[in-house]
Amino acid sequence: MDLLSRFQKAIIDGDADAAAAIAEDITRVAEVRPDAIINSLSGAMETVGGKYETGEYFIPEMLRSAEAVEKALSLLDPYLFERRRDFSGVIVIGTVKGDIHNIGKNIIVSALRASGYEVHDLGVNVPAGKFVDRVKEVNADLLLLSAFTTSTKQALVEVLTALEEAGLRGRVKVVSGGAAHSEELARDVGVDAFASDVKSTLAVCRELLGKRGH
Ligand code: B12
Repeated sequence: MDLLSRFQKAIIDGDADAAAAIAEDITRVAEVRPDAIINSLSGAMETVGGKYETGEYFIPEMLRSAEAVEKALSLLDPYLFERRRDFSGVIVIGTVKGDIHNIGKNIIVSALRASGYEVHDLGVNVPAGKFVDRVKEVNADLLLLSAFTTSTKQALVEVLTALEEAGLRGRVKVVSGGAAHSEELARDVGVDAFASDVKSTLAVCRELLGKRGH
């Protein structure tokens, strides 16, 4: 079995030690491309989600897989994204209230920091008011909201309403994304853009900042 297949198996099995050992091997083998690593771990988590849906896995199994990914990512982080200083801007990011999924968001945070952005990560289960306060405090250019599902739709709407009420909606562009989040949901909610992976997130941020004259 090749390295990435072994990596996927370790994640699906929820074996954090094996995932970490393979991650270390990956950093030693120059030919494994960073986007292949992210695709492979995302694919493994898709499989885990599928097993949860069919009743083969329950929450503890999903958590074990998440821990395996977290451990591997902490080792892979310096290797995954090319450090660049091309463009800069101030970004506030967090997972909305009611949602504790953070793997995808953390990957996005690493990619944005590596690209030269100043990123303020508020973590998970973040209430609308906290987003607004931080946007104001750091004079953010972009607000990135991670939300996994239709049941967190209301939380997204609350953030947009709170921004509006604080008079900030015209000043900050809002981008959403996250596991099981769709373009359609983003459109319904009324954010400025939606992004589904690292590449599209970087492209969207760059484009929106360009529009703001940076
Ligand atoms: C791991 C996991 C968990 C873990 C989370 C641990 C952690 N530390 O994050 C735990 C066990 C806690 C969990 C709990 C639950 N989960 Co869960 N979970 C998953 C799982 C298997 C993987 C998610 C993941 O990490 N994927 C890997 C990352 C890399 O992918 P990603 O998140 O999509 O991120 C990428 C992009 O989306 C994007 N991105 C991510 N964030 C952001 C943010 C922005 C701003 C942008 C622009 C882009 C972006 O870039 C990333 C990199 O490519 C998914 C299955 C799936 N198919 O996604 C279910 C899934 C998301 N969970 C689901 C459910 C239902 C739940 C629970 C409600 C279960 C329950 N009954 O309690 C709870 C909810 C808890 C809560 N209140 O949040 C459902 C959601 C269904 C839906 N459509 O609404 C899924 C789809 C599983 C399923 N098939 O049913 N879960």
